[in-house]
Amino acid sequence: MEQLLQEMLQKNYGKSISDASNEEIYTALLCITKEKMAGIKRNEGNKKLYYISAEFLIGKLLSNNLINLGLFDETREVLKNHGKDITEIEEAELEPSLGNGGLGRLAACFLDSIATLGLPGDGVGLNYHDGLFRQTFVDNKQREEKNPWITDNSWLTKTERHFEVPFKDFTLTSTMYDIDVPGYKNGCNKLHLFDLDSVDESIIHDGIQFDKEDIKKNLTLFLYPDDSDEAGQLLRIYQQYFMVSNAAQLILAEAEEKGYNLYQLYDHVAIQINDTHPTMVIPELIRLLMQRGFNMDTAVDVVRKTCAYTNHTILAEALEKWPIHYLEKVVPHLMPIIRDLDARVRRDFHDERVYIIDNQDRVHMAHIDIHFGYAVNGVAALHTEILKESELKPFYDIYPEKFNNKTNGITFRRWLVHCNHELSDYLADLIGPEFMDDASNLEKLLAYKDDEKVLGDLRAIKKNAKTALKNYLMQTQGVEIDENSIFDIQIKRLHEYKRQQMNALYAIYKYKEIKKGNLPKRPITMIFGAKAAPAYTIAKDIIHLILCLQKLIENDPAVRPYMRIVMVENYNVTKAEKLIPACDISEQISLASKEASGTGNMKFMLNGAVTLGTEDGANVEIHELVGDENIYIFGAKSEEVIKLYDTAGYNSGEIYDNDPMIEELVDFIISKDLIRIGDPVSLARLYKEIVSKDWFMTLLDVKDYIQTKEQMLEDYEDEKTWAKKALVNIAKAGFFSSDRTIREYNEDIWHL
Ligand code: GL7
Repeated sequence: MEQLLQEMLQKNYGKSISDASNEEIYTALLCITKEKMAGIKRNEGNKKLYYISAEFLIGKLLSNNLINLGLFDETREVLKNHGKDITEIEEAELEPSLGNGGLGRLAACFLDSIATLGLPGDGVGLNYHDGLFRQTFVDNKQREEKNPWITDNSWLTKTERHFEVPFKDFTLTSTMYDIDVPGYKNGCNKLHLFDLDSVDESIIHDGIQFDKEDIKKNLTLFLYPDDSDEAGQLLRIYQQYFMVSNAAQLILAEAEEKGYNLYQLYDHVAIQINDTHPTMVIPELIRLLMQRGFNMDTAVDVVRKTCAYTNHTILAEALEKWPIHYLEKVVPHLMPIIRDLDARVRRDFHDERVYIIDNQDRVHMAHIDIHFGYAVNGVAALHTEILKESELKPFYDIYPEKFNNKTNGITFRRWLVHCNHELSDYLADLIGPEFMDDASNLEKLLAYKDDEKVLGDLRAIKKNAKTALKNYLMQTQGVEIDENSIFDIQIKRLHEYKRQQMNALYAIYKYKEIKKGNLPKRPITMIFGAKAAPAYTIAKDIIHLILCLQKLIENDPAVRPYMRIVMVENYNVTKAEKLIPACDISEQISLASKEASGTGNMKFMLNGAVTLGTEDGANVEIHELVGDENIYIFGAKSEEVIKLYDTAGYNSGEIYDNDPMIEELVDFIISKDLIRIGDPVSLARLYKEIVSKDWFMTLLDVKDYIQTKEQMLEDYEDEKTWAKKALVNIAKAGFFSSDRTIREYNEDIWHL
């Protein structure tokens, strides 16, 4: 590595390693790594997976690629010997925001594991030039900016593949870009990102505004452009069809190049439809096969044996339903096929809940996936049960054999080895490095659960991570926090069901307690990180509340020494990598039944944080694995919540009226203290939402939440017992390796 790097820097800049800037070293390392990846073998086989997804939240790639190529330690050493720090060099890399949250990050973890297991499987998605958006805070509010990440030197490689994608009024020619995905000590796959040469970033103005109707210039600018109006919804349909038509054409082109018989496509190809966004790949493949001479029955049969669908949520808003007249405006050539599919369903099943086209002329994308795919999976045990027993029950009754669970996972290469070198090096010394290849080996750590030395070491490692985070927040946001305080962290998309507002109510409780003179034994630092969808008003109001509370405490010398709130700006993968190793309390407080899985919960556990959570998503499985003593569970159970929804039995106003403590907390949102700092309209809107709707039942659980959190803070003071909880969490995290998840997908669904 040393020689390669020296030569590259000499050739490109005429500089030595010691003289080169971080940017120059980064660029040189990027070129070297790309060349290395081009040289490793492609994972091959008789059957290949195509994982189609609107999101791939890949994060920065330099360190991860070096780790997987087995070059990380050497590179770090070389740089160190020349007075350079790899962490600082990585700062030069721009993070692409090609995803929104867990769903996109899951896709990225899966690509890593698929390559690592040596399976032939490529990702297919779109090359958004500005990703989601970059978040800034102005006047205690979220502002959205564009987030360009594509530069002359990026991980993208332009390929010679182009496809013609037909829309109603014009045909577009795509260009395929590739990013190499090296497996850990194994072969390489690709992430294919499709783009359009005519896309023009200069049409973006005033943050993230642009002409939504100028499809040739805007098609791949942003992930999830605002769809609160018709033009926005049509743009999403343009994007989705562009993605899947390219995917389908690529799949057929590769199959034809290999000489496969398309009538047996399913012997050579598995297509995983990640959430409903890529659903149109089903009618598109049928259309393309019919162009090649298939009759409809045969095309349907072949496609049904090829496609599988993953459901990631039971929230109705995410189960897409496109109005027929929108599809007619964008992709009229798919409509005859969709109508034919609907007719098949109506012929076979006399239950309007399973029709593809409903009586309001809307096309239910998930219904296409379930009828015309061969597998449907949920992403955690509880979630899959809810799909079978309520959300998708009519489908489960028809096709019980299609339904299966695949509990999510995370790649330990990024979420332990890369983000927490100190912990992973320590574990490798203590229990041997085998856990890097097979995560279940982490259980060997249990042998040390009463070992004072090991418990002390784990505490010291956590303390170092907290100090590193403190320095990072100082550098990036100019806030100074206390590494001896308890770090309580909630980082995830901002959504009412995730209940950041409940955490904010806790902050209000704590603030008032401190004001009353009930001082905590140890200060608490409450850290938040979250982006709100640009058109999601209440989510933005919640961010505003948190930022106002942050300001209030900042300016109150009586409270500041005992509690702090820090909202991290522009929360993304890179920031998660800094925050997770430093966490003591992992906030996983969604309303039971609503968080399909969660994956942050797994990352925190792996890094020795203790979960404060509801019995929701994968928290249920974490609870089972670590046992009652090593997790803090509170709140209503999912059956109770589902019953409350079914019977319209929840009334937040009643709880508010009858409980003076709750009333006091909620009223604080519109108190003089906060109105002085914030926007009265925004705060009043949030207040009203909570007392009159509270759709995700914050007030149902808030008291139990406060009590449980207080208990946790008290228990933290028994340092040894706390360290033991951390140890058990790390030891039991092996189940959540995405290598395990992908092995299950392959055994049960893909059969590669
Ligand atoms: C999500 C779920 O909300 C989340 O619980 C899950 O872990 C993730 C991956 O399966 O998928 N569903 C969804 O629509 N988004 C998610 O993150 C955006």
